[in-house]
Amino acid sequence: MKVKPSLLFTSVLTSLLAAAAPAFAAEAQTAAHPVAAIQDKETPAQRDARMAWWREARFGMFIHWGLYAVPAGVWNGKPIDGVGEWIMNDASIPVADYKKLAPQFNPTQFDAHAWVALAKAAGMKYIVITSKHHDGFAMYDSKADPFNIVQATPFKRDPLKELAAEAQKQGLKFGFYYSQDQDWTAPGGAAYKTGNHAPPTFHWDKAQDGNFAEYLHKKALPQLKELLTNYQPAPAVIWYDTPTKDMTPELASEFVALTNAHPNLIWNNRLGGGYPGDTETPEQHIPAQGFPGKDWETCMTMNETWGYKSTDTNFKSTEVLIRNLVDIASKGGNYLLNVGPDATGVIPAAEAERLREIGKWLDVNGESIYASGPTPFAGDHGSYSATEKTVGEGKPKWVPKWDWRATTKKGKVYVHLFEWPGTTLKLDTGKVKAKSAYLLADPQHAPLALKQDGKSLEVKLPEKPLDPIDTVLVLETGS
Ligand code: FHN
Repeated sequence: MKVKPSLLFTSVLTSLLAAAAPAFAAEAQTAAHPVAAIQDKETPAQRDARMAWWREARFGMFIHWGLYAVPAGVWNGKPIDGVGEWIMNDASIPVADYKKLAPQFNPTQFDAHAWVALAKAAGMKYIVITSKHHDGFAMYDSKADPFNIVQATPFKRDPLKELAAEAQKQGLKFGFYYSQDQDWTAPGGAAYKTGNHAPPTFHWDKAQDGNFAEYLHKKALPQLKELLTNYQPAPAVIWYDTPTKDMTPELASEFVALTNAHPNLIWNNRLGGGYPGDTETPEQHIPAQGFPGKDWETCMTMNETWGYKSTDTNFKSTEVLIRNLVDIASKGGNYLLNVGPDATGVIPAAEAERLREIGKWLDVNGESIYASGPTPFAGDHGSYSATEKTVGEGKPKWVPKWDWRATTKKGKVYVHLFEWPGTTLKLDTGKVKAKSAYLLADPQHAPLALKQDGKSLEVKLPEKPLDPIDTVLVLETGS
């Protein structure tokens, strides 16, 4: 009968309780862009329709796979600090030397069916894969530039074509990450600063010098066009990355002109040139409140690298990953969780194992995640770190408290109990009035004794949680 104080919470019912998915206050977009983007022109209803599958999905697979899987974090026998896909920049590898990796890349174990089946087993609803990362190597059959997996490697296959077909077969949405701005092997491509690379270009090899607009016209724009038109079905998502100041509104508008021809496409906020895109993309962290009124997606690694690194075994536990997914859903966002396949084409066993475990939890509790709305309760679950900063923005990082969270659907509140309160749960439910309660993991959904007295709710629980990571208590509110 003992109640943990952390589970005595104050709450407020908001209109969000009734919503199956967040209600989006359509922002009046000013069409001040050189080319008006789809977001500038569509009505709120059109936007809701375009974003519908994405808002329901909640959970997707990010795949960082490229030539960098060959060195796997080691160059000339030395382990290189930093994330695996940045090895060319971090180790200042000359263009010609980096290109020599291509003939060594022969991922014969790659199995599109198995990858998509793994994403599906994890309960993921979409996949976003690197079609070209900052190293400039295209992981697909590109006619626009020969530095690609079909022309430059012994593998000669187009894994993205195989994955697109499999995703369609297995009912998952499929999209492309594309590094439009940074390109370290194409003359004129941008480079972010690392180490002692000198401004203004931060290049480390003369072969990288050139004109940025020319690089866009010769490589990035033609490649985007290929990605948008050569794949069936056409990609559901384009995931841009790391825009620099060189991406002016005019240059960015040339990308927009291409994507505008694909009215169902969703693209993120990383194009540059002042285009907000569709989605906010916090990286490696979950913001305190999410982005109320906006579509947002936290992308995160399972260990400490996006691209495969043989030495990185610092994997998050399944418990952490499931609770992250719940935390994000409780704030109305999506979780884009990364895997980094190795150079043979295999997703590391530690990643696959965790994904299958998440899938088992979702098999039972998915109803509380997919198409769910955010918490109806006020109050924070955490505090800002005094020392840790967020990636990119450098703001104080939100450090969550793993006590409980809530998600909603019409007529239901799902209370995710991370900490088990014992045999009596006491909640201050504000205006939420529970009529009945049961545990989602109980196959019988046997009603639990409850007493609702004004704002105070008491629910009788079994002694032990049904799931040590997150036992979901369903409160039926009837409206
Ligand atoms: O530089 C990249 C990094 O390699 C990785 O692709 C992530 C994924 O969001 N994006 C950039 C850093 O923000």
